[in-house]
Amino acid sequence: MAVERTLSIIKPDAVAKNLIGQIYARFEAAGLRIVAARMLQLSEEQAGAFYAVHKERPFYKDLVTFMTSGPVMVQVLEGESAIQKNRDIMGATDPKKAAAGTLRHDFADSVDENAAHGSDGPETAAAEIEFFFGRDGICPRTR
Ligand code: DAT
Ligand code: MG
Repeated sequence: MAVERTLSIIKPDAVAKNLIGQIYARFEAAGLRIVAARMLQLSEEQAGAFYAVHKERPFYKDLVTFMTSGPVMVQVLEGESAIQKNRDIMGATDPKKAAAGTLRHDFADSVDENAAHGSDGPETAAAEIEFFFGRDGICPRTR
């Protein structure tokens, strides 16, 4: 077990449903600390670049349209096994397949609008954190 950092995004559907606080409460209850946070309206260029790995997928265009449909809340979560822990909190990509008690089961209606993003491994976590917060946009929690 190691302390990790991961990138989390509360997507436009969940921001619109006013769920930021409820989602933050789940991160905190799981022992994850928020060490950076920012609300922003993604441009098409930003959303396209963030999801560039999915460029050839049939849902790419709709994904970019959705991710730019309203503000997102972006945060860096830190804690023991933060990457997997956040994925567990989110649940399966398709809310219909997500377990009860996960964000996507409880708060999302479809795979197209599935409430949250979480990095899927150490390399993507590092790259995604840098994408939004640069190299020194993190506030270490030393207390
Ligand atoms: P995850 O967000 O669980 O890491 P992913 O990286 O495979 O899933 O896909 C990124 C996002 O793209 C996902 O959160 C929603 C969208 N997406 C994935 N598969 C899809 C599909 N079959 N139809 C529509 N949107 C999809
Ligand atoms: Mg993914």
